[in-house]
Amino acid sequence: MMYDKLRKCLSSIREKTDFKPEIGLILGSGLGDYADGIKVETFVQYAEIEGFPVSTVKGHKGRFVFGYVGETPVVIMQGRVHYYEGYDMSDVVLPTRLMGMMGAKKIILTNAAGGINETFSPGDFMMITDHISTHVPSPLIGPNMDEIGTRFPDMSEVYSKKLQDIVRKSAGECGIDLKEGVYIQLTGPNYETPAEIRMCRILGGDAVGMSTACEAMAARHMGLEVCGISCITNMAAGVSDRPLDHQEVQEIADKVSGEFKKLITAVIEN
Ligand code: 6GU
Repeated sequence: MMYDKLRKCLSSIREKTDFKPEIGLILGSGLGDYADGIKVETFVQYAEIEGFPVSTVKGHKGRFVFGYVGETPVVIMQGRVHYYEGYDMSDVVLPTRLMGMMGAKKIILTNAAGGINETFSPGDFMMITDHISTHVPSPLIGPNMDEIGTRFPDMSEVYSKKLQDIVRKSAGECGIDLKEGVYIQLTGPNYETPAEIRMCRILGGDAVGMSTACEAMAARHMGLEVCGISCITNMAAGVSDRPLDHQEVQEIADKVSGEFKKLITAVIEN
């Protein structure tokens, strides 16, 4: 049963550290460096946690970093797991739930995403105001864990309006021209066809990616406040006529990592 698995993973972590984070942060593709710049207290490798899904993607490290941003205790996931790796959705969101069980009340989700909205450019940051996750299975499918949340959770404000105000204010302080929009999660691992991207646009998507919405739902299910920020690393298929490759995603993420660091730090401190 999933709740037992979560309890086991939690005890596995608790054997190594009793650190109590206030905020959880998941770092997206190419954005993992952020964790190296904080006041680190300790690391726990995913591989050391019994039953924990370990990621296989290059450029994704696999560990929890515990430490402080200013005075705020945070737990950072340096590398996440994705549905396209073959895990059940309930395993994909296990780390998110664990961060909640460690004590985090708020969670900041970040990702590298493709731009659908033509007013976006590679290197932009998009604050996620809402998401579309109807093309991937809900992470809440299966027996409900009544210990952590209700069977039919409300999703009318997945991305906290209060946290959105904080992200806008923080971007302003950093001199960042923050974009806003709807994130659509697809399974990957392939990028989309131009026709699929036109579909996403008709559905109301501004950016497309392979993560985040599922984690946001799992976090809301357990009552966490959620905040999401996409780094637009490239325009999606057909929006630009360039073919897409993961290398390019990494390169743009690297290029904006300074701005990203400033923004995330400001968000946490605010
Ligand atoms: Cl264009 N699509 C998806 N699904 N994920 C991405 C992306 C595109 N660009 C970065 N991540």
